[in-house]
Amino acid sequence: MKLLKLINLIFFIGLSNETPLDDYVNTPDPHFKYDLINSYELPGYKLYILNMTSQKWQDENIVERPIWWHYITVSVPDKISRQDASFMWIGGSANRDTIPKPTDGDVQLVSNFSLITGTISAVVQQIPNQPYIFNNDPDRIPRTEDSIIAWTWKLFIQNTSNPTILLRFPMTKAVVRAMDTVEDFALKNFNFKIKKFMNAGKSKRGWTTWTTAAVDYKRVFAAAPIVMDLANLNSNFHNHFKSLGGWTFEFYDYYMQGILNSIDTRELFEMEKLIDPLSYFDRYKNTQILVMNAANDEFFLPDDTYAYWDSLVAATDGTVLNRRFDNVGHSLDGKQNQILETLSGLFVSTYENRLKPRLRWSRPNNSTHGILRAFIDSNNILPFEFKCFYAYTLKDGRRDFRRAEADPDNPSKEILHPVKWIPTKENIKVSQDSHSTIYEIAFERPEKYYLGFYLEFSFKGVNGMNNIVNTEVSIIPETFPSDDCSRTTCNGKVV
Ligand SMILES: *[C@@H]1O[C@H](CO)[C@@H](O)[C@H](O)[C@H]1NC(C)=O
Ligand SMILES: *[C@@H]1O[C@H](CO)[C@@H](O)[C@H](O)[C@H]1NC(C)=O
Ligand SMILES: *[C@@H]1O[C@H](CO)[C@@H](O)[C@H](O)[C@H]1NC(C)=O
Ligand SMILES: *[C@@H]1O[C@H](CO)[C@@H](O)[C@H](O)[C@H]1NC(C)=O
Ligand SMILES: CC(=O)N[C@H]1CO[C@H](CO)[C@@H](O)[C@@H]1O
Repeated sequence: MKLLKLINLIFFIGLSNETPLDDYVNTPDPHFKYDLINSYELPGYKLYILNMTSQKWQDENIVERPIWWHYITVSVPDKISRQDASFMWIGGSANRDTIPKPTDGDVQLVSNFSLITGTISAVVQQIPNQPYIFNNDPDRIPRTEDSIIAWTWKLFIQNTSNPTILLRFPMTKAVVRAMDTVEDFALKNFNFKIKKFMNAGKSKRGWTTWTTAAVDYKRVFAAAPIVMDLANLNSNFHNHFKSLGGWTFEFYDYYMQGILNSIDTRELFEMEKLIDPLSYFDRYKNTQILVMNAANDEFFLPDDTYAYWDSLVAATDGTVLNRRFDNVGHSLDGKQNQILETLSGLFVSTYENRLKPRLRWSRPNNSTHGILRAFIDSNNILPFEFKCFYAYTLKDGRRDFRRAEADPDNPSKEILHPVKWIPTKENIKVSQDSHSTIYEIAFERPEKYYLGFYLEFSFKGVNGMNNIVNTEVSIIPETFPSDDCSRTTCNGKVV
C-alpha cells in the first residue's frame, strides 16, 4: 500500500491530473485542416496566410455555426537563426474580417518579431471564432468577446455536466492546432523541425496563453499572458468587490448574465478547476512565464497578483517574471514597441538559457509606513537603472486605479478617471547583505484615499534589448473601502 502510494507520488508529483480541458484539446477532430490562401514577398521576410479549421465546437442545436476556422499569418525571415523554435501570437478579430495584410497591427508585430529574433513567427486569429449566435438565446444576439464568454459561463453554471460549453475549451484547442499547423507547414515547406513555442496574447488571448501553456506544457517553453491576471478567480472577485464597492463597467456582460451571483458557489469552484490558471500552476515548472499587466487596467486591479503570485513563484522555482506598464489601460495603447522588445528579449534569453533578472520582494509594512523591499541575488546581473512609480486614487470609497470609470449618469458609458503614476528615483535606499542587493522604498500611509507604489528595474538584455521587470504593487492603507459579499449579495452595481 505504502509503496504504491510512494510510486504514485513519484509519478504525479508536479503535474495535476488530466482535466476535461486536456481531454477536449487532445481529442482529434476530423475537421482539422489548413490551406495556403495567400503569400507576400517583403524586404527581409515572407508572409504566408493560411486558413486553418481547428474544430467543430458543440453542434447546430446549441450554436448556429459550430465550425471554427482561423487565419494564421506565418512570417518567415530570410535569415533564420533557429529552426526548432517559434513564436505564436494569439490574436482576436471576427470571422467576417478580411484576409490579413502585411500592414495589420498583429501581422506587423510578428513580422518584426521574426526579423529581430530570426525565427518563424505566427499570429493565429479568430480566437474566439466570433460572432456567435446561441440557439437558446431568446434575443438571438450575435455575441462577441465577453458577451460570449459570459453566456457560456452562464450555461455552465446552470448545468455543470458539460464543461466543453466553456469558451476557453475551443479557444485553447484552436491555439494548440495553430501550433500543429505551423509545425507542419515549416516541416513541409522548409524542412524545419519546430519543437517548441513561445506563446503570448492579450486579455482573453492572455487567458488562452495560460491554458495553452498548461495543456501543451511540453511544447510551450515560454509564455507571456498579457493584461489577464485574474487567476484565483473567486478570491479575486472578492478583492474587486471590496475595492470598488461593485463591479468595473468592463464586467458589464458578466453582471448582466448574473454571473456575479455565483461567487462562492459550487458551480464557480467547478469552473475554476477547469479554466482558472491557478489550477494549472504545477504545469509551468519548466516554462518561463512573464506576466505583463497595465497599471491603469480598467478590468483588473493592481493587487490581483496577491491572490496567486506566491503560488506561481513556488510552482516555477522562482523563475516567473513580472512586468507592469505605467500610465496605460487595458488596451496598452502606445506600448507596442515595449511589448515587442519584452517578448523578443524573453524569447531569445530563454531559448539561449541566458541569465535572466531574478527579483524577489516583500512588503514589511510597519504601523506608520508602507514598505516595499526588493532583493536581487548577488550572483545575478544587476540593473543599470531602477525607479519607483507611485499613484494616489482620486476619490473616497474606492481603491481604484483604473484609467476610466462608468459614467454615474449613464453606466453603459465610460468617462476618464485620470490616475497618474509618477516615476521617482528619490528615497530608494540601496544596501547589501551577504546574498543580495536590497532596494527599499517607504511611503507614509496617506490620510486620504489610497496610495499604490511599485519598483521597476532595467537590465541589459540580449542584442541590445533591455529587460525590464517590476515588483508587485503595494497599496496603503491595507484596508478596503467596502464590505465583502457572498453569493447573491455580490450582484451589486457597475462603477
Ligand atoms: C476558410 O475556411 C472556412 C472553413 O472551411 C471557410 O468557410 C472560409 O470560406 C475559408 N476562407 C477563405 C478566405 O478561404
Ligand atoms: C513593426 O514594423 C513596422 C514597419 O514594418 C512599424 O511600422 C511598426 O511600428 C513596428 N513595430 C511594432 C511594434 O509592430
Ligand atoms: C445537463 O446536461 C446533460 C448533458 O450534458 C443532460 O443530460 C442533463 O439532463 C442536463 N441536466 C439538466 C438539469 O438540465
Ligand atoms: C516605519 O518604517 C519607516 C521606513 O523605514 C521608518 O521611517 C519609520 O520610523 C518606521 N516607523 C516605526 C513606527 O517604526
Ligand atoms: C503593520 C502593518 O500594518 N502591516 C501590514 C503591511 O501590509 C500587509 C499587506 O500587504 C498587511 O498584511 C500587514 O498587516
